[in-house]
Amino acid sequence: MLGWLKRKKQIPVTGQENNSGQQAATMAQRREDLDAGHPDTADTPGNTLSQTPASHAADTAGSEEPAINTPKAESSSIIKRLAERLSRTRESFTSRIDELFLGKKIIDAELFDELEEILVTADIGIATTQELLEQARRQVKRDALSKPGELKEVIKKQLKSAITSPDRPSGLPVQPGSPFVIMVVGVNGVGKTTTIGKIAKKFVDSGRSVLLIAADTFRAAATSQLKIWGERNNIRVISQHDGADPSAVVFDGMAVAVSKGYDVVLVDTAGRLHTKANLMEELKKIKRVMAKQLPEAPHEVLLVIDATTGQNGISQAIQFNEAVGVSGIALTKLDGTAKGGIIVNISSELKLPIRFIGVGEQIDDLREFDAQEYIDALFEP
Ligand SMILES: Nc1nc2c(ncn2[C@@H]2O[C@H](COP(=O)(O)OP(=O)(O)OP(=O)(O)O)[C@@H](O)[C@H]2O)c(=O)[nH]1
Ligand SMILES: [Mg+2]
Repeated sequence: MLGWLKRKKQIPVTGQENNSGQQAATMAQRREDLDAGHPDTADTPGNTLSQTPASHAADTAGSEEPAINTPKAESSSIIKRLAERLSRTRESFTSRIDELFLGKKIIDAELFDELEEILVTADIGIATTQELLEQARRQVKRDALSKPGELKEVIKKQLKSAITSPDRPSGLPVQPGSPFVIMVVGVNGVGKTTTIGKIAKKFVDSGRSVLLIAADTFRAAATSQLKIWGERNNIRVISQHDGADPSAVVFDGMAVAVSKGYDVVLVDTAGRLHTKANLMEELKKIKRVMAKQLPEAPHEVLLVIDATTGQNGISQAIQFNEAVGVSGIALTKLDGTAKGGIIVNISSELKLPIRFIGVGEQIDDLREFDAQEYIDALFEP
């Protein structure tokens, strides 16, 4: 096993090793672009504590689940669109699998060896890949499979079941009658603020009243970036000046959320402080402040992971989970990576539900995660 890895020692097995330098440079450029392009929006709607939100309609208060009920287009066109967004992974991962199976007449050790290389290179992770292939070998034996095409179907099914878990449904369990508070965490640049803007859009579209709280007071322009998403969604943003105590902003925001009876509250947090310990302590404090006003809050601690960072995302999850108890994952930038297999690795390693996937920078470029849809899009002919 892993003979191919010994043969080709230079093959990067994680996105981190592969593209971290380039990624950091792109991110720095993006950040400059963002900071330059975002004027302070102090006088824009959604800025003052007393303002009533445009979308805060009383008749939404008692609506039932599902939490987000975006209009569903035909599923085949959804899969086609998703497939386009996943084109980089499809080109490197799915096409390689297709080629491999096309060129083989029998299921043999060499086929398994080459399959292993493809799976690991797509960031599925060595341990997860080996587990997956072990199960496949057993099934080939048990069902006496001999045609490579049959093995391909087994692999597809296994990939799907690795990212599906009936005990971890991906939908957010929003209940009517009380604000559902989502605290969004993650390291800097992963897409927290953008993901908040996109999630807000989904809730607004499904008739929920949404409040944003700008608790990233650390980075200059972070608040104005969130306010822009507030404007795009025509919803209110609770904020204070840069450098304010994030817990104080959250305290004010939660008071508004409870008194006005918002359905959903999305809290943006900083991705970077002077030290990692500072960041985790600040997040813990924010959590305590929320719970003082609403004992069950936060209902969701959503960790945002950048798919292009590969294995590093898993260690981030472990650290955030230890500090603040993560309850769901949003995996962003799947459009920008050839290593969409990371979703399988994250799902198997972390045992946390993947709630959303980000497939672009625009407001509608977020999908509620659906394992079948994802696998269908990857293997879409
Ligand atoms: N291609 C692509 N870009 C994304 C996606 N999600 C976010 N981005 C981009 O990633 C960059 C960083 O996004 P932010 O939302 O500012 O990230 P953040 O985690 O809030 O960053 P900090 O506040 O600095 O910690 C921006 O340029 C976003 O447009 C996605 O799904 N696909
Ligand atoms: Mg941000």
